[in-house]
Amino acid sequence: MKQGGRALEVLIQTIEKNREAIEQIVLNAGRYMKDHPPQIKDVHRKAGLANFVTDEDIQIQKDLIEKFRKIFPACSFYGEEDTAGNSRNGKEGLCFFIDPIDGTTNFIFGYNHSCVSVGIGYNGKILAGFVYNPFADTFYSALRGRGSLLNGKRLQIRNSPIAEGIVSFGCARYNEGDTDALFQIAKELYLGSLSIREGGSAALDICRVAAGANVVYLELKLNPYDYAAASVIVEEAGGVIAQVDGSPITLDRPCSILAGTRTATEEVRAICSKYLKK
Ligand code: LIP
Repeated sequence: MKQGGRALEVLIQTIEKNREAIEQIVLNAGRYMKDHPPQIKDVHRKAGLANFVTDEDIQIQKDLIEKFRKIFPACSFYGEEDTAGNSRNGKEGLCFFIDPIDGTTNFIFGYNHSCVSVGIGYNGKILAGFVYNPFADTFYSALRGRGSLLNGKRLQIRNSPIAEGIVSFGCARYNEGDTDALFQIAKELYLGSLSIREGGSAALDICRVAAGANVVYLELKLNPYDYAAASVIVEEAGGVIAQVDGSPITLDRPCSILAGTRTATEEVRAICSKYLKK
């Protein structure tokens, strides 16, 4: 095994040794989210249209950073919220990609479709992912080369086309890119599939691809903390994830996300190329 590969394997083994502790920290963060529904006074606006943060997002991110730093003192953090210790350098060394509440708008309106999302990367490669929805009590996890689990059960995707499944997509008012193109694409996905969903949590909707509930997930602009954890969960279940144009996902800046079965992502990529400008 080459030097680089050996270093990664050693790191994956270190994560594996600490897996129980990491998972307990994510579980506790999810339970905190469920036990602290936001009051109006807890909700604040961020830059951009309909872009919110709650005091619970902040509190959970602070807790996660404090607890993970105890286990991995030399790591860095790429978190959604502006809290201490958040360097957002996803390309070098050991980095935790944290979305304390993915699906914050869902959380504010009591949709019960939100999660804690934690991805662990090294030198720009995601090695492990943990995504917990406390409302549905669904815990997704994966270690590179060790497979994907949902509540401890192994996940393995069937290579279905969109005609045989539910397609899902995401869109954010504050990331409003080419909305007309997106909804023309959504119409074709709807007409070409069994049904369509817009869930409001990229991490959960990508994990649902790993669980075989969604056949594909598309969003034109997301941040590394939205997709880092779910990316290894879907890949270790036999799915694929890349940008809409097929290039690799980025871990140091936002990018588009197309995750799904190999067949469905190729179908959606072809549809997107008809509407999205190059
Ligand atoms: C959310 C994403 C979702 C997207 C939302 C938002 P947040 O992340 O998970 O897919 O459509 O607009 O970006 O802000 O709730 O962590």
